[in-house]
Amino acid sequence: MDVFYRGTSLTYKVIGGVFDFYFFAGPTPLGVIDQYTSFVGRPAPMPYWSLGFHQCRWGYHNLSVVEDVVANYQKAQIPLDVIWNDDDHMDGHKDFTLNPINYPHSKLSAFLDKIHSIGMKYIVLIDPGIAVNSSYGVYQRGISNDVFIKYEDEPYLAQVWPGAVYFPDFLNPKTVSWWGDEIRRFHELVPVDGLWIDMNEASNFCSGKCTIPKGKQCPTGTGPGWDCCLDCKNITKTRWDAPPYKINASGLQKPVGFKTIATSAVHYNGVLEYDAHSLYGFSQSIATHKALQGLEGKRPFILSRSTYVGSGQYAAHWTGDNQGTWENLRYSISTMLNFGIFGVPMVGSDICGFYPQPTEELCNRWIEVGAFYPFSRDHANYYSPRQELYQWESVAESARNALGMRYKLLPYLYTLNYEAHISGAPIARPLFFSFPTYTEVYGLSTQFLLGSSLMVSPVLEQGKSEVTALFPPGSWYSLFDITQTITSKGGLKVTLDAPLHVVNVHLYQNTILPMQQGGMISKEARKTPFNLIVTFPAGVSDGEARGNLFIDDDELPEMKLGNGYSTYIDFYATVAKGTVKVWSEVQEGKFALAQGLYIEKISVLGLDGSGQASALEIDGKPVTNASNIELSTTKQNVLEDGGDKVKIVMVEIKDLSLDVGKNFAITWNMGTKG
Ligand code: MIG
Repeated sequence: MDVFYRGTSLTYKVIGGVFDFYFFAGPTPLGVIDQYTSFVGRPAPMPYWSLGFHQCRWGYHNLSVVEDVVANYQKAQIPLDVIWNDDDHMDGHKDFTLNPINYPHSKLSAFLDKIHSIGMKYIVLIDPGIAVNSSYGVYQRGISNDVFIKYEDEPYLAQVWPGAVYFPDFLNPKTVSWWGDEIRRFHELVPVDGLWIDMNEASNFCSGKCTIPKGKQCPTGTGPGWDCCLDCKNITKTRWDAPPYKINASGLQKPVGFKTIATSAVHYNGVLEYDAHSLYGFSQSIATHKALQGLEGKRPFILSRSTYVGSGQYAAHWTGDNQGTWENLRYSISTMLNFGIFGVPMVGSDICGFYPQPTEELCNRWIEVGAFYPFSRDHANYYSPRQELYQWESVAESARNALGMRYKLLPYLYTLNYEAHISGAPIARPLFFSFPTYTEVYGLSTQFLLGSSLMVSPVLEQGKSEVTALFPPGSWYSLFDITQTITSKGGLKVTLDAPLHVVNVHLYQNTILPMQQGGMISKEARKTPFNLIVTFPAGVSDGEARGNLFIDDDELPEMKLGNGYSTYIDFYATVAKGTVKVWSEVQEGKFALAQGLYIEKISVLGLDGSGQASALEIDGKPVTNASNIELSTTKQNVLEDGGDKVKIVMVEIKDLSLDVGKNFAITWNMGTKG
């Protein structure tokens, strides 16, 4: 269908089907998404490691290159959780195969043992098209189980990377079983930790009704080739083939079946491709999810290019082949925010762009944005030069900085992943989600929020070392330097310093942000001590703050409380009459206790600058021995609109060892200086 939005009207131009309209009344933005995702399916829980950084490219020609990439990340001290292969590991581009020369099985197994032992993960690409090749087991079993989409009672012939292919019909339960079995077989050969399903619109290099030409060889093994090499005719037999209204697919007024499956092809139970076209990637996501879940009973990770209403319940999404341009860097933010609203919160764009090659400066700025995408992956085209983050020293430095912060924020991101799963709440959100009455932020997509209170204000233009950012009313604390505060009563535009290696991230007032120490891999980072950052509105005498934390065994298929392998904590803080109180309420602390997790430091921001901390008590007991507990105050600068600067202080309670899995309560007084 074509959908036109013209500000005051919305027009649907469709070529068939039935309209079902649902209205989700909210009234808040989060309320709308909650209602919508309770209807279409809640977002899938993501494993912890998937929130780490991912490196991929098309054209890792052999395993040594992949090994080298991993080693170089380690050498450059840039965090990396997941290494990917595009179709380069395949034999002749055939799904579920290995190229015996470039990716020999024994060497790949040894490599996987090695990276798995340090907690790294490995994901490979698969395409839906199954090579038509009578000596290929996947094809043979597909034929004998009759799993393919049909045209006039024969499997529908198309062309993708391996040459001639048939497309599995994922609406057919037999196909779902066969697909699951193929994934099981492959997983025995190559213990992948997730699957990447590409080209599932479905993308076809040919159109119409095709046959394999005699004496002409379709490209197979080497390098990409996307010219149609089959003999094809347009199909015009039925009204399903060429409806008079031409939808705007490809923007070229092409026939509706152009470079995809012919619309009069037939799925299970006589369903026409005409009616099921947009479900193809969705149905493949469901089948793939089922297969992975059945394997080891682990929480699946699937990345799908094609999505549909409800896809978030099964898969993460990346935004396809973007360009290595400043415009596409900017565009990645609005696209990411849209997918959060669509119920697909685990989303990101190819960092540094798929093609053409990015400039060094652009790649610096891109990792500074991409480090805060929910799904953070560097990926590039076959013909692009290499663009791993360590390829330029300047990009490596920006990456250590931005990804370094991401890895400290992993407990927060993981808690957002939990909230997404239980309520649909997007991980990355437009500012209006938190400031629905502050109309200045409507339509703003040069800045975004992670959760309700962490705001990213990146540089999105070439040649800039400053960024002008909008700060909604209230106090914002710079996460990279919490002595820097921006406060306003009515909202404020501020031009911030942003030299090449700097990305501005601010934390809003009334928040308790759980952070850890970061690290080179999420498996280690998640074991490190916690810091709580508590933000009061700058200078208030009466205020409060809240935050939460969810942790669990991320290998379990389900993400929920009550299974014995998860802990949920609400954090609270108040300041009233000079007394500050910070406390927690733990649900099911057993899991956190078993992990030995503890809070080492609490930093409280925004307290009245005339006060000084004294009379510290932990769980009702006065802390007299100050040797291992330090109350230090740090001055902060405050920028305020219209009027004097407010003087505030930060209080840090250090060298704590509070069990994350147990309730605690800390109080102290902010007496006036004598
Ligand atoms: O037409 O597998 O969007 O990420 O590298 C190219 C090769 C097919 C498209 C994906 C891209 C991937 C590429 N694929």
